[in-house]
Amino acid sequence: MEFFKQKVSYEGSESRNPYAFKHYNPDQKVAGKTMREWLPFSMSWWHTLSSGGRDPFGVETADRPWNGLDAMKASEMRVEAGFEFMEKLGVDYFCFHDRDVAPEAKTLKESNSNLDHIVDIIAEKMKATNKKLLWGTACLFTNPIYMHGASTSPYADVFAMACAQTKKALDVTHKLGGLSYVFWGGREGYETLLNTNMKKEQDNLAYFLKMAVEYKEKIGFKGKFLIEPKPKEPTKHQYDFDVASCLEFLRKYNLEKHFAINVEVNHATLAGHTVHHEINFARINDMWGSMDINFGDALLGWDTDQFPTNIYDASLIMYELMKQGGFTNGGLNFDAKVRRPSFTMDDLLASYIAGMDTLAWGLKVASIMIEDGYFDKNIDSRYSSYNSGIGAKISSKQVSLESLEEYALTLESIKFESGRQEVLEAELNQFIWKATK
Ligand code: XLS
Ligand code: NI
Ligand code: NI
Repeated sequence: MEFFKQKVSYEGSESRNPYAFKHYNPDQKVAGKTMREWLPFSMSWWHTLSSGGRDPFGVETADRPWNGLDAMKASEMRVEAGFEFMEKLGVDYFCFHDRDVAPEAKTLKESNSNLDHIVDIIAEKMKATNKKLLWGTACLFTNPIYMHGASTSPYADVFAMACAQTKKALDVTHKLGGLSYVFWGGREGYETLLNTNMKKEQDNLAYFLKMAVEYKEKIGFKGKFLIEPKPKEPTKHQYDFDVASCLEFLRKYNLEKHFAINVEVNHATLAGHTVHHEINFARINDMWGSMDINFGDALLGWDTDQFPTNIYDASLIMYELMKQGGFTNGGLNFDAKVRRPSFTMDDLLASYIAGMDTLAWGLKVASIMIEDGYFDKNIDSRYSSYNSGIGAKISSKQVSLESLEEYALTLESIKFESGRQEVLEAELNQFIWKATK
């Protein structure tokens, strides 16, 4: 059975074919590396294959060949479709939750055996196609037992179930050679402090992560552990609010050396940050591990998980990625879903093309920005007062409040320059335009 009509190829920026790349040209070199190397694209199993467009007001709309099949048969067919999809698009990686790939059964034992069955098929497909697992994770939020949280549940039995499910998800991620393993605290947070012992919940969350680190070392899993911050949804207050709060948490519990951050665009904006802020903050702390790439709607306050088609932000994301020299254990995972009325199989293909092209275009913009050095030069000159005189002494930490008071008392005027924000923003627009040439 063939699931997707066409193999997608690069036709250049003049093409009007929705099933062709206009910017993503995998073998094209940008700053010494191919686009394919810079952009380790990944397919999210859940949004692409498992979910069907349900929302709080209506049922699934997606037209999928596995609709109506027995759950295991449907899971098997999704494997076929997923690998064909990656093949036709030239996407090298995928990511999954345990429950996206195989159906959850009544008991953990049966769920594990369902998972093993599908994972074996996936392993064969990986061998045949050379596709790789970017990361695996455990779904600790759908099953009703997690209604009060998973590792932060007030119920010890639920804590135990969350640990058992995580152990299994780690086993299969290890078996499939995953580059990373993600912890997104689905329901790790609270709705009201009137019924919540926040200290106990945070201690338990840290203990859960510590046991996962121990288990990782025991089985010899070399992948990276990633925390994915999100400020709200489903709970009103999620503990992993943003990059800064995750770093504080990891440092408090001495876990930081085992983890990096998986930054998701729409989660950044839900936290009231630009995604640029979140990745820059992670990067300057040597903690930017990977990226869940999507976009939110500026007018909606929830996780809309849209395909990234905003070139302005894509350019800034790629600017940060190039500054970091790329990812080592990370990638660009399309944690993105088609809009509910985009119900056809072809829409899946077209939406990934739109996202991949936007990021490839962003990469071209970023490389021009870096090569030109305009923003770097501007920042260097803005802070240049720290390079000589009193500034040099501050930079080399050779001052005290007393010596600075002595200096400040002699100051007659302070020299300022304009912040030039509008000039810089206009310049960024020019770089976007130049990258289309
Ligand atoms: C949900 C999260 C989730 C994680 C993996 O908002 O983004 O999809 O990426 O559990
Ligand atoms: Ni995500
Ligand atoms: Ni999300």
